[in-house]
Amino acid sequence: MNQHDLLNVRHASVNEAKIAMSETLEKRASNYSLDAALYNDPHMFRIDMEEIFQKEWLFVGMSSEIPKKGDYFTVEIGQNPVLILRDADGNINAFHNTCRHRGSVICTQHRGKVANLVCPYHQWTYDLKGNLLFAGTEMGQEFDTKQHGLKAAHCKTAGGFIFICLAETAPDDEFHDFLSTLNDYMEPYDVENTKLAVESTMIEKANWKLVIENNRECYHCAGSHPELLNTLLEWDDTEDPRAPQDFLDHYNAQAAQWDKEGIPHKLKSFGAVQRNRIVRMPLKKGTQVMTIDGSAASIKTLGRIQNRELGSMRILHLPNSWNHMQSDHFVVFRVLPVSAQESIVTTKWFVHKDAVEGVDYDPEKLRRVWDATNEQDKILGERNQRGVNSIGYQPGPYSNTFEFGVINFLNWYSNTTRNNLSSNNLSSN
Ligand code: 3BY
Ligand code: FES
Ligand code: FE
Repeated sequence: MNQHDLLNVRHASVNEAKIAMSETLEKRASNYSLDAALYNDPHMFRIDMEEIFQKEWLFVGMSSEIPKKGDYFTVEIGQNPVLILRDADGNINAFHNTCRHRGSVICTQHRGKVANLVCPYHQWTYDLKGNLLFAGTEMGQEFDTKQHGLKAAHCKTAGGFIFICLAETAPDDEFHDFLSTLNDYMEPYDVENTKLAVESTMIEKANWKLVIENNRECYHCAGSHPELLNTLLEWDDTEDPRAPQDFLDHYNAQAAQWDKEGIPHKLKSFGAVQRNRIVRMPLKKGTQVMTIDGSAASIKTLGRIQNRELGSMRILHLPNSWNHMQSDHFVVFRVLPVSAQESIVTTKWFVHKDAVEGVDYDPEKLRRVWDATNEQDKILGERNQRGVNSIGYQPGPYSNTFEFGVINFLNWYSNTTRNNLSSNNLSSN
């Protein structure tokens, strides 16, 4: 078998896997968990990477992580190392972190600051806009630096949130409406004047969809999250049919105050199945933020916020992020798939940029509730994965009242994957 035949065999099997994926998604019952292969099979995982993570908008981080020119952080989208970098004009751009010489990764650190980007292999040097400045003297007369700039990825920032898209053409649909609402809803927080206070990285031995599914419901909260439930109300939003009258009274009282202060709170959702949603929800009566006892986490409130009882503004971005924006800090969550049964969950806590560690805030107090909750969720996700891998696993029914968020997520996943696959011109023969 020559090289060409080998490639054809590979393409044939990828094509078969794509057809199998399409058919499985087409015949699935939308209120049931997925077939095991979609949670554990490496071929299916590869399709998730190609059709979702390499084509859709992804949350990567916050603009205040890279406040000055030359500040950068790196992320890995599957096998794609990406660099997020602030240029001299203050703009944030994303580049494939792979050198145009022979492909070496350029920035090897998780975050840092550079004047120019110098590849560690043969020292090709790029400016902060990705233009190749020098390639040494050995590339010959004909060599054109202009043809060898870094490859850009799509990058958009709104309300301090940075999103990237690795597709050649980024999907537009309702994403721009979401960004403009995100900008409005984040205005009180003045993200540019916040700073990263604490960061945690967790490797969870579970498929990325199990991680997101777990986050999209609070059916498991009473059994698993005592720390979180000191402050979190389990209702998903103010229109949640389960919400009792005393919750609605509490919400209405807080919302009246938020309206006076010009603090956005009404539920906004985008896309047919809530691919993005933003809603401010009150926390339990008498609590301010998600700390163990509900008391303040930082002496300095964020932005123009004065009212400490702002509840938590929850921001969802499928496929990979959920967030809790509160009065004196906010917490952002990012999920990145590693392999079929492994994901990285990164959590970051932000406070006012002038808040002094140990004086205005105690990082241990700040992080404790979500550290505990993340650890509990990791255990739940890993157990879920192990059970799904069993020959005894069979897709099971979601509760319409407690797990509609999971149903929405899988509808989004299924619709998006099928649409993206159908644009690949698959054929069964
Ligand atoms: O992200 C949240 O607020 C919670 C944590 C557990 C379930 N989820 C809705
Ligand atoms: Fe980057 Fe050679 S691979 S300079
Ligand atoms: Fe949980």
